[in-house]
Amino acid sequence: MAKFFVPHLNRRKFLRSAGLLAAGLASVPGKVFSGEKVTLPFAHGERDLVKYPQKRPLIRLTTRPPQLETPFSVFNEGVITPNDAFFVRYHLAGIPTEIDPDTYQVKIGGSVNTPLTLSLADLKKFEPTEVTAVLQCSGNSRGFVTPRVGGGQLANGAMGNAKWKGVRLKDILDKAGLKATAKQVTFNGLDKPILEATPDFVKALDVEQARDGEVMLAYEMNGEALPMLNGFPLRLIVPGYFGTYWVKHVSDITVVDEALANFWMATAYRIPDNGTGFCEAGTVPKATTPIKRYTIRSFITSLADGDKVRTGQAIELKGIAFDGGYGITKVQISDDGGKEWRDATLGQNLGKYSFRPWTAQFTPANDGNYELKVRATNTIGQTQPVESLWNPSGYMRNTIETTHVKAV
Ligand SMILES: Nc1nc2c(c(=O)[nH]1)N[C@H]1C(S)=C(S)[C@@H](COP(=O)(O)O)O[C@H]1N2
Ligand SMILES: [Mo]
Repeated sequence: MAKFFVPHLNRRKFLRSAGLLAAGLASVPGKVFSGEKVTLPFAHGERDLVKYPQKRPLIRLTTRPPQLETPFSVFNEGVITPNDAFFVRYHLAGIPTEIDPDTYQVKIGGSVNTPLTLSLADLKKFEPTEVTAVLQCSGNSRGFVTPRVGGGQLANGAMGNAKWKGVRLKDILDKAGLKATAKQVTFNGLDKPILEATPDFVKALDVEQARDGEVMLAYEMNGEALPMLNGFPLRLIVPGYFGTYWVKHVSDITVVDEALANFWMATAYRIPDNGTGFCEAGTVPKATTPIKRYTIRSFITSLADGDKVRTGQAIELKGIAFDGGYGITKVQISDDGGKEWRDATLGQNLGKYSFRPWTAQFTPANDGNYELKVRATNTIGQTQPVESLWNPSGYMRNTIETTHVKAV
């Protein structure tokens, strides 16, 4: 196994536990994709492309723990992000590398009438449920935020769209029976800090949200077991909410009577508490609140910045849009830097939490430079800002993106 993965990883066991031996994929090389580099379009954007188990070469942000970004061209392959291209984000260096699905258990305890210990087989006895939903990191696109802020300097590849299958969290909580005093439900996974001073990664949802029937524990992603790096064998799905709540390798669900005030809820993953989540660049917000739903975004996927197109020739622009779960109603494109806008055609609707594909015609009439822009609107009238909005953590970027192309 490559030195870029955890040194004690037993590859055979890893593959067996991930159900891959049966699929005949044991020979997939777990090697560094040596030599290949990409340069993301901001200062210090040089990154290695690295191949991890169950993944195609992805853009490496950090090694311990592994943090991998999806190359943006993947989003033009289809509206579903393939499991092997899905981004990876961890906070703690002690990540699980082998998990036996036959002995895996999740415990439900705290303020419940009947504490439960459930195996994967037990979970699969509950009524299955499915949702196609975008998972996006709060810091997706942080590398583009100006003035720049600290944190992982990501381009636009810390997001993905998958079909998740699992069991409703509500069904499990109802089986355990919440006590009347229950306020929040907390989620812990198998990953651990390697330094004592680092707080374990535990997140919480209010009881009402945990019981909304949409939040689920997923054991499948795009029709297969979750990749190890995306939370095998079980992760939380919180449709429309930023990735920080989507706890991977969930092992402990604890119902609590007080709002969880650990580092990951009370200090990290917070935005200005002013209704917008943004503040004046460079300032410290007076009050903060936990990050919640995605801001609305849209992207051109069929052309990249710097591409050349043929003068006088009609081409079809393709892209994606998504929001926090209200539903995309309109996508518009501009080819003159945002002066004039016209409607794109919306594609297949896989549900209000999914990427929504769109297409539009573009014919560059003259030789020269074109500034292509795309902007989405949703059912509650949210749309994207022209100017770059800011908060101290570089979260929730949703500025109208520009793709510069040259007609020749
Ligand atoms: N156990 C565990 N779950 C976690 C995290 C983590 O560090 N540990 N990171 C969260 C964050 S911030 C994000 S953006 C998503 C990323 O999910 P992915 O790695 O499957 O893309 O996982 C979430 N769940
Ligand atoms: Mo994240």
